[in-house]
Amino acid sequence: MNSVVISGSGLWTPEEIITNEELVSAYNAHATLFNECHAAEIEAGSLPEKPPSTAEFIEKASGIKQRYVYCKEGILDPNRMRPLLPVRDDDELSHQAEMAVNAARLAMSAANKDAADIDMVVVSCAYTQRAYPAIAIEVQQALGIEGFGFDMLVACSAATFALHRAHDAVAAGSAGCVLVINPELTTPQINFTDRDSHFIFGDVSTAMIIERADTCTATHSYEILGTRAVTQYSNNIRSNFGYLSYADDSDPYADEKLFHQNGRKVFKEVCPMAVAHLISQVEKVGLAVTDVKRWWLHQANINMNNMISRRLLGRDPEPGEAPIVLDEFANTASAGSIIAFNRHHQDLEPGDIGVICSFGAGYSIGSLVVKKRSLS
Ligand code: CO8
Repeated sequence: MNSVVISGSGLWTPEEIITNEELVSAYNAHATLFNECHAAEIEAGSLPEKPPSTAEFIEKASGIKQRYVYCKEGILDPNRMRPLLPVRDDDELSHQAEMAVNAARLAMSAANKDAADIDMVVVSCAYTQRAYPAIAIEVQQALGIEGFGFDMLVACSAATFALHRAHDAVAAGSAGCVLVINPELTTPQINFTDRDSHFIFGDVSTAMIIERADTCTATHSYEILGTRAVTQYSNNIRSNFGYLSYADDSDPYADEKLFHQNGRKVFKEVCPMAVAHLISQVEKVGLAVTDVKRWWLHQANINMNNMISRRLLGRDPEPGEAPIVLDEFANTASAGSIIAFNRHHQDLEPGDIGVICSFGAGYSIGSLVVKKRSLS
């Protein structure tokens, strides 16, 4: 088996930002319009009134202060409440491929790789904007990469599960250097008219290069010591959007076709699963939790991350031990732990141990234990 390393990461953020205050103001204007428009049904008790949202609740309940968005236009219009994306022709680079290419170039540069060095491309995220041709193959062409590419969908664990596939391919020798990309274009799937979930997500694109240790020339690289994936079926985070709507005559844009969840249940069920997973994964590679210098955890909710860190460590994490990026990025589906890694890895010393871990819809939990290598 080949020794496998992470040799580069890339983080691309959209230019536009929506603050909690802007989001709440648009939601509340929408709720007022809705309540006026449905005053008779609300009065008769056949329709619930839409209650107002507050920026204070959002920050306290989630740790989120703002989110980057790929297209701000339309989201804050109380009569629209969704992005207004321009349609692109089939022969133009698609929106999601553009996001992917932006992050891929940054990861390739960090890893000192050009297109000729890469032989496998995986685009893995919560949604792809179409079924086929794969976004990964479009990205492959845009970057001039030979070999093969495919898309994967594993919701919040899309990034870690794709890194597992990349690791296994390089370890087995079926690929030499893999580009894994997570163009998380979440905003078109958010129900911005739903008070419980309108604040949760943002858009971003992340990428990583995985290659054999003996080809790595990067300044900062990490040997992958172990990978582990766990899934357990749950309806508590769900989107029913899909191609069957055309055949079953259901409304393709109904609330249940968009992201929805039972947040409280997710919180209660996923935290213990993630803690048990992390402890057993670290032990499986012959280490203890106390050997881990940095935890790059999934970023869904700050209270969740704090609880997981405390249960793992038996104390509050030291500053920088389990970095949080939620305040700036919100929940970016599978990209959260990769953003945390991207922002907070260069200060580690050779030999330091870190863990990348995702947890979310499915349920799905994926992790990688990595060790910083000496400078090449
Ligand atoms: N403003 C003001 N008040 C509010 C608001 C709001 N916006 N929303 C709710 N409230 C009120 C409620 O009505 C309730 O009031 P009361 O106590 O009077 O009934 C009170 O605040 C508390 O409500 P909740 O119990 O719902 O609030 P929580 O403290 O549980 O916080 C959270 C809600 C933040 C959603 C929290 O439960 C949470 O984060 N849970 C974890 C969920 C999680 O991690 N989910 C993962 C989802 S991401 C994922 O898996 C990827 C999916 C694929 C990507 C999708 C891309 C679109």
